[in-house]
Formats: sequence, C-alpha cells, structure tokens
Amino acid sequence: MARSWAELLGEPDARPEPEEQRAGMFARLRDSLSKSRRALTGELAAAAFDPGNADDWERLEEALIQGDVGVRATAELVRRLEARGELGDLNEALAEEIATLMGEPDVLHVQDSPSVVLVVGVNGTGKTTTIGKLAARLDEHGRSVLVAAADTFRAAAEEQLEIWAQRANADFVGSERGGDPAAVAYDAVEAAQARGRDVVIVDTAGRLHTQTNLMEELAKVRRVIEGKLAGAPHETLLVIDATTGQNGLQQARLFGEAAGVTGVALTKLDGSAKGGVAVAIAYELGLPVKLIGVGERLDDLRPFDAGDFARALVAG
Ligand SMILES: Nc1nc2c(ncn2[C@@H]2O[C@H](COP(=O)(O)OP(=O)(O)O)[C@@H](O)[C@H]2O)c(=O)[nH]1
Ligand SMILES: [Mg+2]
Repeated sequence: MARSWAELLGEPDARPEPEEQRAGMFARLRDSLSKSRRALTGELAAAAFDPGNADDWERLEEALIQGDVGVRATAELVRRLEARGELGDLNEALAEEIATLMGEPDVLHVQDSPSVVLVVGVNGTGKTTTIGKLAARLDEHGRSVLVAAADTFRAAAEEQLEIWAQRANADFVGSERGGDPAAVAYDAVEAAQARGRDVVIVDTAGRLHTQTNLMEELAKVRRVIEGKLAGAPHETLLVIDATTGQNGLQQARLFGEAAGVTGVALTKLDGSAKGGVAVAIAYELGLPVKLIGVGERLDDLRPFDAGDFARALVAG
C-alpha cells in the first residue's frame, strides 16, 4: 500500500498511490534495498526455518543484528515472532512484525501557511539534496516554497542550494559568506510571511555532532524561528545516510535530544547494505521515518511506507 505524497503532506482527500504505479514503485524500492536485503536475509534459510529449533532462532537474531536492525528492535521482533506460535512463511511474518514495530505513518507537518521545516544532520548525509527534492514535490502539490541557506559554514553550500531552488521553482534566501545562520533563518521566515509563501525549508550546517558548537548553533537557529513565528518550526527533519548504519543511529540519538527532531529522512538507501537501521531508528528512538532517498535524481525521494519498506527489506 504505497504511501502517496498527498498522504504524506496531509492533504484532505488524500489517496494512496494508485495501483498502476504501485508495482513499479515497489520494484524500484525492492531494487534499492537489495544489498540491505542480502545483508539481512542472506545467511538465513527462511524456508528451512524450524520454530522448534533454538539454533534457528539464534541465527535469525544474528541475521537481524548483522542487518543493522539493532539489539533492542531485534529482541522485540524475535519475541513477537515467538509469541505467534504458528509462523507460516518466516520472511512474510518478519515483514509484518517489522511494519508493525515501525508504527503508523505520520504526516510531514507542513499544513500551516507558512510552515517551517528545519533540516539538520551531519555533513554529506544529503540535507541539501533532500531539500531540493522535497521542494520540487511541494511545488508539484501547489505549495509555494522558500528555501534558506543557513549553512553558512561551507563555501559551496549556499550555491548548491540556490541551484536546487531554481530547479524546484522555489524562492531562495541566502547570506553573505560567514553570515549568521540564525539571521538567515529569521530573514527567510520574514520573507515567506511578506510574500505569502507556504513552506520555508531551512538548510543548516552539519559539522560533526561531536562539536558542541553545532548543537548550540542549531539551538539558536531554532530559537530565532520559534520567536519569529508561533508554532514554528513545524517539523525538524533529521537527515541520516543509510550507508552509515549504527553510526547513523548514534547521530539520530544526539540530534534527537539536542535539536528536537520530529522526523527522519533516510537517504542513500540505494547504495546501502544497512537499510535495516530504519527499524532501529523508529523503534529504539521513537523517531518516525518520513522520507527515504533512493538516488540522486529529483524524483528519488519517497514518502516512507512501513509496509512496503518491510516487505522490500526482508520478503521482497
Ligand atoms: N545515491 C544517493 N545519493 C544521495 C542521496 N541523497 C543525497 N545523495 C548524494 O549525497 C551527496 C551529499 O549530499 P548533500 O545534499 O550535499 O549533503 P549535505 O552535506 O548533507 O547537504 C551528494 O553527492 C548527493 O547527490 C540518495 O538518496 N542516494
Ligand atoms: Mg548541504
């Protein structure tokens, strides 16, 4: 049941992705997750799985941990499968339990006009690219977008975002290099209010999370946005590179605490063998995965759908 953009954006009367497109989208997702699926189920002879055999349960546990699902989520999945009694097809059962564990889908909070989406995450995870892709979809769905380059740390960052803004038909607000990120965010919200734009997306710097000044900078950007517009930021999206596995989980933990993250965009699933980390992020940290990146092109960003994801990850 592929989730549509209309559903993710919380449009009234939103419908799931139509049947004709579903098969193709699932095939593509399945393809993107092939390395992760191999990492997770490669060693596991699901057909020969015997629920009465303790060694088989142990092998399943190892496979899940190997597949970056994380220790706590793995323990919970095994517990739930054991509680089923009659298992049927192991991979099908596992896919169902993973989908349940990842929880009900949440919308991207962009219903107010203007809404502010603050985008945070470590350098290179795909923040700017994801913003460009998201802006293009919002534009397609009739929402006017303004993007703000509050990553004033890296020289090329502003220019990169401006190019994406042009492609996505979005307004762009930047700063002089070395400028104050919080001031850029302030200007952006003000410009959106003045021009009647629907969604402001704020790009931020991603110097390593071990530097406390990054967290302080993000907190300041956040405070300025909160002060400028009541209820903002409506969404704080953490971008995680799926190829980093458990490291990504650690990032999620840090940013989640410091930056008030409300949702996750998991990128580079197409090249990752560690897509299972999505389960750990959702279950261990309680952070909803809202978007997945499956490539570098403009249309390679998708609403996250737990059922499809779980099936593509283990059952295929
Ligand atoms: N294969 C793949 N590459 C991606 C994806 N998302 C981003 N990238 C690439 O990751 C690199 C870093 O992206 P960028 O947006 O600059 O990261 P930032 O530093 O967090 O802003 C770029 O080469 C992007 O094209 C994705 O979903 N799949
Ligand atoms: Mg960037």
